Amino acid sequence: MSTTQLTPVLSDPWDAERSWTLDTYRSRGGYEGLAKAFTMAPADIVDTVKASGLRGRGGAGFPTGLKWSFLPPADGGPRYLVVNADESEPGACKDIPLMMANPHALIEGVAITSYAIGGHHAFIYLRGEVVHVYRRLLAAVREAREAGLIGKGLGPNGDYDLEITVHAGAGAYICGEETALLDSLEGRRGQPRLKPPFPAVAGLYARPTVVNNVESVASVPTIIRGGAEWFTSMGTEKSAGHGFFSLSGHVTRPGQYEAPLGITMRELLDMAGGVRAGHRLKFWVPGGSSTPILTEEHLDVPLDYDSVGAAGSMLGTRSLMVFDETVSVVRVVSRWTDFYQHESCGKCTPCREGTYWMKQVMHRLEAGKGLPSDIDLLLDVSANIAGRSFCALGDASAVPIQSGIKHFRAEFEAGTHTPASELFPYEASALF
Ligand code: L3W
Ligand code: SF4
Repeated sequence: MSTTQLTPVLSDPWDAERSWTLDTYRSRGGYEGLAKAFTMAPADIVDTVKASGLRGRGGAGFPTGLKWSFLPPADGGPRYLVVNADESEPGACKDIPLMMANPHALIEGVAITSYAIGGHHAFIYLRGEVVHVYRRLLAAVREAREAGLIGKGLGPNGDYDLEITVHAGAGAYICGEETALLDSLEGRRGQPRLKPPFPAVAGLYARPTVVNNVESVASVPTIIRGGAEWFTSMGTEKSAGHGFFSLSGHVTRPGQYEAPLGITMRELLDMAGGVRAGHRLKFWVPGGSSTPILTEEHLDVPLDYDSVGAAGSMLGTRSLMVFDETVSVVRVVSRWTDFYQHESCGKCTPCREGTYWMKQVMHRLEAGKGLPSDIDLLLDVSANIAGRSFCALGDASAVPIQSGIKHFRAEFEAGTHTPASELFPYEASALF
């Protein structure tokens, strides 16, 4: 595969001088999508995005146009677009570079999406630690406002108003869950809400709300400009278009590779110069720590939603983390388990308690002090979290353990050599 099979769309201006400015963005066709959208009926914009087959780029892959069409008919009250820019998943690193290098693609997408759904106030919810991104977005919103691209008196009849608020969270992973995000935006502690009702029906301030990922919204302008057929000419039948594939870990050239969905890991690795010199691939994940581990035998699986699912994993956020033979699977799974335990919001018992106990067991396995029964214990605890938790964070916490044991059971067993008598040297009767 040659690099000509990359599809720089969102990354097109990244190497340009001051790529983040309005002038650069406009010199490459920026805001032409918005101008075209203003010549269309809002319902036609929704239909175009539906026809494009764009699926949510935040991990779940829900069809974007379909989500927009779930909003109830206008009732004269407010409705909102909220952009989920709370990128925090271990391995996920696409939205932050996108917003740094090309913030106007997101702002143009926000304007088109808001117009399509009849919203007049949009929010970009950003994770709190990335102050540099916050500043860049504020500057870009100001630039767009001064250029008359957002603000008052927009649209075909000059009667469309749009405000954009950039909001920085406080660094909790759970606030990337869409309903916890809404709670946080409303000023409360971010904890997931019961669904249904979905945000489309009762979201921000209990009003109809579309919550979309940064990359999803930023993909809208070129779909409007180029048309649904242009977008479906890339990717696969059920996973249309292009997307970022973020390669990190033991690759020669880690980074963002924008390519059609359906590309394989082998092709991406070729582009990235392969696994670092002198080493070989041991395992990888397709979409960050929440997606099951894959191995060398999966290198030719097309990276689309269905194929990755059929291979036993999830496409997720296309955050491809690569690990070579020097890495201990137990160590990696243990670190990820620490992360989920730390970020568990505590609302529901399986996740709050289960992640705590999985962490304890992983730590003793990592130290080579596990009990022979620990692997069964981990499988039991994780099975009682997955599918029994209130939100996807709990389900995700079970994934590294279950898939790690599935592919590398022997490494987990190697941490269980301690006889029980060494861990518990007292006879129970001696304690009383
Ligand atoms: C209206 C219905 N709306 C579904 C909407 C729903 C949401 C979207 C997808 O998790 C995944 C998770 C992580 N009427 C609807 C409806 N919707 N039915 O569709 O919903 P859902 O519940 O399938 O997914 P989710 O809760 O959005 C996201 C995976 O992504 N992931 C995590 C990524 C982490 C980040 C980050 O760092 N911030 O993105 C990675 O793969 O495991 O499965 O909007 O309202 N009938
Ligand atoms: Fe909170 Fe975890 Fe329950 Fe989600 S699964 S609501 S993060 S305790």
